[in-house]
Amino acid sequence: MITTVSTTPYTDQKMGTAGLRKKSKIAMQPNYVENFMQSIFNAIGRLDDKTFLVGGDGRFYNDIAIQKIIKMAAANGVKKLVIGQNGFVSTPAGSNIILKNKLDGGFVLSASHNPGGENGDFGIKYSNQTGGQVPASVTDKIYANTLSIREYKIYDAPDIDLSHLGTQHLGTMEIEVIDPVVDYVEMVEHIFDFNAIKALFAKGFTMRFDAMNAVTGPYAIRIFEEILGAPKGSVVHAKPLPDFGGLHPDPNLVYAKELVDLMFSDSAPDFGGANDGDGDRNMILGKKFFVTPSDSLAILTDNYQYIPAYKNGIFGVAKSAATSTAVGRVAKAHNIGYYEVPTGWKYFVNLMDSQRITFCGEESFGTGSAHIREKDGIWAILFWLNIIAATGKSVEQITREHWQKYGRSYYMRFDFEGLDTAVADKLMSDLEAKLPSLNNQEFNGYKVSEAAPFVYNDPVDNSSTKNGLIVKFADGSRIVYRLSGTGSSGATLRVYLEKYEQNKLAEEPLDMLKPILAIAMEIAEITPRTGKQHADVIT
Ligand code: VG1
Ligand code: CO
Repeated sequence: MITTVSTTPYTDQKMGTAGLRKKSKIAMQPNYVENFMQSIFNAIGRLDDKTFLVGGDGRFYNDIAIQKIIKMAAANGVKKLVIGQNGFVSTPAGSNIILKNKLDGGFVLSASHNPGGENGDFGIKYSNQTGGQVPASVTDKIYANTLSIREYKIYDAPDIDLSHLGTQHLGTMEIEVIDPVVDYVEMVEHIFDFNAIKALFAKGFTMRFDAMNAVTGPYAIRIFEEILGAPKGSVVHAKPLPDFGGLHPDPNLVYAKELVDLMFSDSAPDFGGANDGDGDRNMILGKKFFVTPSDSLAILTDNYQYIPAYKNGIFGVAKSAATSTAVGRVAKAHNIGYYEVPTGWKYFVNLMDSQRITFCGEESFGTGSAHIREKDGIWAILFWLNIIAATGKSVEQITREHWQKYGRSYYMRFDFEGLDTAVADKLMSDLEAKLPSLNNQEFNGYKVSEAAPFVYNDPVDNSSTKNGLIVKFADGSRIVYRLSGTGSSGATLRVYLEKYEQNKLAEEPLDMLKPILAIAMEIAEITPRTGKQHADVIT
């Protein structure tokens, strides 16, 4: 029943910021998924005592890839797989299942916020027993395996039915199909004050949650509508579709357009939220009001005392280097630890495991805490609803009062997409070489106080990671440059801009950042090198 199939290596199976991410058509090539999975199994070693989670965001090709993974796991002697019904599990729910059941790891099939479908993207995120995605030391080992692989093992059997809950076997491997929603619901019920949020909706509070035809629909219907009592229809695009109904499931001002239009109209509900394809990102909106993810992290941290699970105190807080420094001011005020890590949630895992931090976040619409080891979209929305229920204040009021107390970091990200990889790499290396010469130089009245690559030394495993280039100015403003590690073709240059203001609190972010944008374009020679006058996506 077990066949050993000869294969030849693919040279492009290196994992990026969050797992392997490829165009669907690349992933559909013969033996592509098989090579990658066998390389992981080879890297793990002993499998007969291991149990893994398998699931995903329901995107195109997941169903086929999941069957391959099941048959390969059985052929490689894995003890047991825990699989979400019909192959569905959100990234945060998966992390919770791994931790709660002490599993050895898991595979969440998702390209996250990237579009799906035959012409979209496919992806695999691999987590270990921490519940978080594996560190570079492990991904390097797997990549080396993909370059030398010659054969893989697969069970020759009909597809496994994943539509019914319960236990079945393939060879000696046990397969348990679980409801992917129940454990997640139980987890968030124990973190937040559900009675207070129920009372808020009972008083007539309104919300719109956009699941963007992706994995969080069933979670959101259950939590917001059925349990918390938000009016029926509060959750939209709730049915996960293989191509996300053509939507780009990236919850930001550009791609969550329908929600943003509603929230900025006169018929806006009190609260608006959205998640991405695999449910780990979140966007927070009030009536005619948008909260940047960097501010959201700072505000949640400042208000931890309203949340039952955190009210007795929190450890420190961490952010990716590209994220604004807003949460740093909160950490200082509360006298808690504060860490800056490279982009990618896996860098928070050691800090959480060693109880250095409770909350963490990224500017890319990711917020989370040590309740799991992934960012968590619905958790972030519940946190906001809990603060609103406890304070009786609106999203806008909470945010403006925060700025009043701490000052405001005007913050925006500019993405230059579809660049030639060689051009983008050269831009970064030339810029890095030039950084020392920028020190103390003045550009339009902005004096450079420090210009250097961002290097992170992990205090737990002592690994060192270089990611991005940072130019700091004397007034606290910052430019961060880095190349995306989640794209599936070409290169994307991300330019992150920040300007701190203590008094001017109600300006338009773009107006405040324009001078720094001009400096950022000039220093990196973006237009002459890429031919682009403007960013393709601004968030
Ligand atoms: C992007 C974001 C990063 C995030 C990553 C995965 O990476 O910038 O903050 O952790 O996506 O998000 P990059 O390398 O393209 O900038 V998701 O929702 O996969 O899991
Ligand atoms: Co995601």
